[in-house]
Amino acid sequence: MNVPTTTTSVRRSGNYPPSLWSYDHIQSLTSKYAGEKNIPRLKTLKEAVRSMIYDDGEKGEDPLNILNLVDDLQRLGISYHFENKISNVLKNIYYKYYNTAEKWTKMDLNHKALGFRLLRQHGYHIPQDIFEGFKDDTDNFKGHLQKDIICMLNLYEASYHSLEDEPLLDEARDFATKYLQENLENIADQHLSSLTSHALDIPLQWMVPRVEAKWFIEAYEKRTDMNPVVLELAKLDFNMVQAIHQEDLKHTSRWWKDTSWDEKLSFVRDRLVENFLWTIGTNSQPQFGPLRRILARVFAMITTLDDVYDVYGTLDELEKFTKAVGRWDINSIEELPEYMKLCFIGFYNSINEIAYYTLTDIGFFNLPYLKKAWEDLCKAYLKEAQWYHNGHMPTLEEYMENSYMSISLPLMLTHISFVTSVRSPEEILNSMERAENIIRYASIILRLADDLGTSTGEMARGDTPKSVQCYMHESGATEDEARMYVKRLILSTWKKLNKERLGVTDSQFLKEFSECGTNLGRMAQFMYHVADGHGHNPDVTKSHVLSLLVNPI
Ligand code: LA6
Ligand code: MN
Ligand code: MN
Ligand code: MN
Ligand code: MN
Repeated sequence: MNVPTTTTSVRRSGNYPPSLWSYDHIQSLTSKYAGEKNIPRLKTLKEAVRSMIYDDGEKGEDPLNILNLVDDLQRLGISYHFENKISNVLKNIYYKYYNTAEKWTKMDLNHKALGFRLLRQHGYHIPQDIFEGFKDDTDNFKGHLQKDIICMLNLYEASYHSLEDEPLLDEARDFATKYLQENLENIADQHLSSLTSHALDIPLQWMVPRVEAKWFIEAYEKRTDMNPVVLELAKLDFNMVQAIHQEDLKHTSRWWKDTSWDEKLSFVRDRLVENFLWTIGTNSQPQFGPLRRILARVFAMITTLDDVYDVYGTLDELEKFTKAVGRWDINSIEELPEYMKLCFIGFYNSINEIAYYTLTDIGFFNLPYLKKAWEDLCKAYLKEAQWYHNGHMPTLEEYMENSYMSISLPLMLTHISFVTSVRSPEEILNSMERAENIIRYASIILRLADDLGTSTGEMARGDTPKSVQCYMHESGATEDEARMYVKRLILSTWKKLNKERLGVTDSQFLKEFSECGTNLGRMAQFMYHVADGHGHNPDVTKSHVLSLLVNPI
């Protein structure tokens, strides 16, 4: 006989504000850049810009100019149009100018710093030693503030490509950061001054590419030496891609409405648009519509299930739900409470549909992989719920071992792996083994950034201790000290991730996969930079949605 539950009164609340974006509002989004009419102009501009990226040797171009152009194209978000061309050009100039220690010694610090960053980004093993004695170079700074700032900006950005055990780059980072902070107020040039505060806010390597593109297009426009053809291409491309994103969002919003979760599960975060923002942060390129449409659903389901485990569910219910996910049997949900039946069936149908997509798309039945990843996630959620209900205080290590799973990035990447541009199941499965460290490090960055942004609210509501609290407890640190410690952990995890990224440039699948994983870490650093941008609907998230998804440039 069922004992009536009296647990309603102990259920917590997330106190999440309602959604800012109604279904009708989302469905009404339109853009004059939708459709085919701008394609001829885009093509013309692409060809014009392509001819600017000439191979060195053909015209004896200064390699520094080539590097600067590549940097601009990347920051403007249009380098994906010229991937092969750029990689050939970099290969050519690498063998001509950058492949021996001796060649590097002849360059000035600015040239070294820019070359180091772009070449490492593209998988070349440039040693930190090229920066040996960099402070002597800075002794020659004699009042050319503009030039010196550009040099220090490049040194600063280069330092974020460091690996572990590269003390010279740590020193360079500290030095450049201090220099930029101290001189920020003296920069007369408006463009350079905003470039500097933008960089100090979030370094380029940590920046979400789509967010950077939007910001940089507007900054580039004001630059005195900007190229109008490059600018026109960047703007047109941004707007056309945004129109594609709007269709992806509308598609996902119809699915979200069909789940009815926004109405029936009133305790969860109704964050379809914010989840979609994470999606375009992960991959914004126009050809990856299916990836975005799947991922947006996955993010919305993660956000929902996370609230079931963290906020609403009782321990007994959560144990049952976790078992039901493991069994993957629609007939075995009788024992779940009504709200969980809704949750389970909506979820079960959506995942089966995603698996069906992969089956029809690449002829591979990936449900066993998806199921396993969701079960692992639910088990990690359950463990945290048990810790909370039992008042357990984990060590930081114990916490991290579980929480890099519970932040759900391994699950997200499982989904992503079947919707990159690589269509061979064998290649996907073989590569996954090589990707283990990338998954782990990107997960840790996402987890730690999330803890910095959400743990204050979580502790106030009642939740398991997060990294900040675990560290405070085991070290006796104050909250401020613990936050500093977590920020240092993020930096050191980035160094490990940088190293892994250097090792995957031989595989198209791993390049795309690791870019998505890295972007998820970047997205967390972005969304939690000034507030809990995911859960609490601050104005800053609203303005990002307007700027990235609603308003063209
Ligand atoms: C953050 O919520 C959240 F929902 C995530 C899972 C972050 C990743 C982003 C997505 C799904 P919360 P917890 C778009 O801070 O409970 O509640 O793991 O996550 O700390
Ligand atoms: Mn709601
Ligand atoms: Mn949560
Ligand atoms: Mn959680
Ligand atoms: Mn959190």
